[in-house]
Amino acid sequence: MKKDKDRKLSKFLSLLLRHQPEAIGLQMDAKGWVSLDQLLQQLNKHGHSSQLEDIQRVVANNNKQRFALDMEGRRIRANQGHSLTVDVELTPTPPPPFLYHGTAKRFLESIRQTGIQKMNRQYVHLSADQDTAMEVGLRHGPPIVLTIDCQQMLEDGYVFYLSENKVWLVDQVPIKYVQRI
Ligand code: HQG
Repeated sequence: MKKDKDRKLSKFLSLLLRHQPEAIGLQMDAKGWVSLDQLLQQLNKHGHSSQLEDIQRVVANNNKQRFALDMEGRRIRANQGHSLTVDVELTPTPPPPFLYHGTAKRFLESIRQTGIQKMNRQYVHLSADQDTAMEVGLRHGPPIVLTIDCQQMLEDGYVFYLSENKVWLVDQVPIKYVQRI
């Protein structure tokens, strides 16, 4: 089924464009872009038969708008979620007073010790609503949603970014900004 195939391609693109372009020999520039020609060539060389329209469909239909094409439609990158150090040209953006971080209950003790850390990614990811945060947390086990006092963080000089696909990003969240933990 096409939907299934698209889901697999989307997952593989996340791996390649956020974490491991070298897995199929892709060259990524400092801003996270990869040439579509090269991507198609290397995908097919490594047994993942894909056409340009498959990629375009996955970019357009992705439920979280994880990927972007450049203006000319010749390059692709992930909007956020990288473990690689890339500059996806995020603009500092003042956050709403509160944002939410979904995590697993089993991480709470460690979060109490060291605050919310970016772990393997470039930023800590925060959600604008609690339902989204709950889904993010569920990926790691029985979830819990933490409320973050962004107004205070902003006053204290923390810089927030809003990615193209509307995920809030910040370098870290010290425990004092987490409510009722
Ligand atoms: C936790 C998905 C122990 C943190 C989602 C999280 C998101 C700590 C996990 C995006 C900790 C890292 C990112 C500490 C943080 N001790 N654990 N001090 N500080 N953690 O996957 O936020 O579908 O790297 O709470 O929707 O879960 O990929 O981050 O549970 O937007 O597009 O360490 O990934 O988007 O896990 O998810 P992750 P995340 P995509």
